[in-house]
Amino acid sequence: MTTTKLDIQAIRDQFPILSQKVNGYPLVYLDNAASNQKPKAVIDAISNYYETTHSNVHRGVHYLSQRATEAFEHGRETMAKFVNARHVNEIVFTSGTTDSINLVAQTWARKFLKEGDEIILSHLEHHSNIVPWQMACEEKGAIIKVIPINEKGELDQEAYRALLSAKTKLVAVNHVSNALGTVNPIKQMAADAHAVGAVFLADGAQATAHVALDVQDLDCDFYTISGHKMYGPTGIGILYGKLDLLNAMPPWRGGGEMIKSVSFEGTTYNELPHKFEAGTPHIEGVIALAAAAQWMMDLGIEAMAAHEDHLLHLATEGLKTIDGLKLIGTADNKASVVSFVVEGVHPFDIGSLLDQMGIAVRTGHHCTEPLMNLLCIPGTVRASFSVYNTEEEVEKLIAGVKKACSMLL
Ligand code: C6P
Repeated sequence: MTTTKLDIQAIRDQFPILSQKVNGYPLVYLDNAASNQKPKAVIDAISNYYETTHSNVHRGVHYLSQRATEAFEHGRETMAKFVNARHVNEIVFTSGTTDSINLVAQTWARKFLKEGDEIILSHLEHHSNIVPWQMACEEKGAIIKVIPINEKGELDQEAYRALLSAKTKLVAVNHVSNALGTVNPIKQMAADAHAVGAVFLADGAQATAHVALDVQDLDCDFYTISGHKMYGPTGIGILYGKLDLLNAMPPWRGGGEMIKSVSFEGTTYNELPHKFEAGTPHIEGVIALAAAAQWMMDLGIEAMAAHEDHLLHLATEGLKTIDGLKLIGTADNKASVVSFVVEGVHPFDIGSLLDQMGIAVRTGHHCTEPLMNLLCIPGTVRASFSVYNTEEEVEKLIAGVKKACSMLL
């Protein structure tokens, strides 16, 4: 497939934050997996909303309330298009991936999980896709099984299929690993889960900025997204869920918006998706998230991914030449992330020295302690790329790591 080549400088120009200096050096922002930066289109969507449209939604008969409601619900339609949902009501707004997974754990799992049932997770999971399931399993007496990984950091598919059984009620794995960058074959994994009657949840936090999504093709039952990792604001994200599942789930948080009628004798609940959206929502968050999704669709997600893959390849090849450096995660199919350790040096020290050179990376366990323990390392240095990063920035990263190592060793 041929993809359009992007004008990266023209894209960078849309990100005001990138033009600053840090510690006397031009900022090289390579912490995109933690949160990426926001284009003018997203920043403007927020200020424009407050300058022209703000009011509460789904409540007022007056002009501004109706306008805010229209913009808010248009945001839902844009997100439905972004993930290719079958129905707009399959998009539930949450505060992000953590909140989305907790929603499923506190509603679906609480209703459907029984003692002795099994949930399958993987060794690549972020704490957000472990702890909510541990809490649900503790309450219900259910059991967690863990898919192992191979030496490249790929999920062992044979071991996964061996774990699946009639006892499996849910499989929850990430689409892209935040610590290693592994892209997991979730379409096949969802089909395998469905073959034993289990529900499949994909944690899409890291995938959304790098992979064109089609939840119908992937046939996921649930898919979770964090807005701030896809050029949108913090505090907003989505839970995609198939209509029949969402309909069967009880509400979670109670309050305004999620009800049809309230009396002290009893309350009836609203229809989807409002049933899961108690209280005044993050209105400008939704509008700006939709602006981010539209911005990505206009650029072309395949073209963005092609540029990031090129940078990932350059970074991988360059870092490999450094003495004592070991790449952590060498999956055949990777996105955006290069993680590494250097023998005899703590990742934190490399990160601190890179920061002094204006280069932002993340160091530590990346909220994947079980994975780090399995690999017997305290953490890694992680550089992660977005569409606005350049070849020159990759060269600065490689030179910066070389310099840090020469200072520390
Ligand atoms: N990972 C990172 O630096 P929230 O915080 O809810 O937006 O996303 C949580 C989350 C869930 N799953 C995966 C795969 C993730 O990568 C993250 C967030 C960030 O890797 C912050 S720890």
